[in-house]
Amino acid sequence: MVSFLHAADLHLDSPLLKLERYEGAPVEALRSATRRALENLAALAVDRGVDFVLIAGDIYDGTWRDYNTGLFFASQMSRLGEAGIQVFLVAGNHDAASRMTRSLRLPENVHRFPVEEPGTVRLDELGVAVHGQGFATPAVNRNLAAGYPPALPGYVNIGLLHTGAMGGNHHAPYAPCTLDDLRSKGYDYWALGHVHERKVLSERPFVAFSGNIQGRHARETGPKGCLSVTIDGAGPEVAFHPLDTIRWEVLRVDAASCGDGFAVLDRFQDLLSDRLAENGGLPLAVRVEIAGATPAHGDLAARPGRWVNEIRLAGADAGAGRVWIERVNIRTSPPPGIDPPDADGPLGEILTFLDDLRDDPKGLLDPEALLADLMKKLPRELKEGEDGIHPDDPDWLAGTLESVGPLLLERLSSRKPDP
Ligand SMILES: [Mn+2]
Repeated sequence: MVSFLHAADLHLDSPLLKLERYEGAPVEALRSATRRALENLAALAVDRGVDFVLIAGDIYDGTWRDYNTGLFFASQMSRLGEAGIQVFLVAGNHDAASRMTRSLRLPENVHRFPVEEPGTVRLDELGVAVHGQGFATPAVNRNLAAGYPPALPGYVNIGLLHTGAMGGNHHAPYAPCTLDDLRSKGYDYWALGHVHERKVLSERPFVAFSGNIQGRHARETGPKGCLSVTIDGAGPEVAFHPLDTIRWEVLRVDAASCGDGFAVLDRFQDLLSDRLAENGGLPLAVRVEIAGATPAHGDLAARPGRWVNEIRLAGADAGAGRVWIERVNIRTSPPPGIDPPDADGPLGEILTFLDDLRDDPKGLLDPEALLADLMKKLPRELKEGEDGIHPDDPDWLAGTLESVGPLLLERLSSRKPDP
């Protein structure tokens, strides 16, 4: 019987976020998360006494800022070497040979496949042949798999490959290949990297992306880790093992039946305690999306700062330090068929104006011209990403419009500032 671990996309020391921009972020836990996940990978390999570990590219996020990143990786590889565990790896687009300006020798138990052509390593005592080729440059657009050799007869054959496969996975379509390309080689197992979501493409042969070992932002959610594989006469048995030390989750709160902000808060707390239980107490980084046509819309939109921070507070309460609310997006809308109050007078005029804008999306685009000067002067970080200001995006304008009415009503009709 052969046993091994399949991991990929470690992105070691990848800056998870621009942390200084986030209130209350567990900076140390986030900064070191990719290292802790690699330690977990090494510990799992040693615990299970596997024969070898496969790493299918993007070990590093790019060239090292200093040698510490390389030293840390080598130290974990030595730990495996001491346990008699070999490691096979290929370079991916992030750590392509041409990108890495620094390098270090790796311990003898580590085999790095060439980038010019596919290589094969035979482990005769195990009856295993591992085939692989790394990326020479970040953008490899040809089909690397096509050049891999056919299966060695009498061996368990494993292909190690960094690839966008058939595309359609939100990742650059590097080293594209089809499932038929991979099947045609007659291998038993294809260990793929590059796509950060775990995904099984085929059972026989077994073809899978293991996903990355540590989520890095709110688009890399849920448990992250590696696949453990055993192969005997009956074909591969595969199981997932989480390795992450902080987990990203997106919590969607449907506010449709909530009467006010406190009801939304209650619903959020229920969802969060479920999510904490599902994740067995692992620290969570949570993005909260509050949506729905709801009677609570006016309340939420009038004091967004208050409710965002009530959510943060509820997160801190529920998690006893294990929950960090990364961001709260309030995207509610008014319930259908409710007329705004105060339809007469100056407030009514403002609301009518906003209604007209809502009915005329083209009118909405005019602010782009109005804001052009402002946009030139704003620092870049305010214009980037999902948090940014995007007056050229009709969806962004429409979303902003929904919160402008209640906010104006609240500010103009009360003497006190937002508490
Ligand atoms: Mn990657």
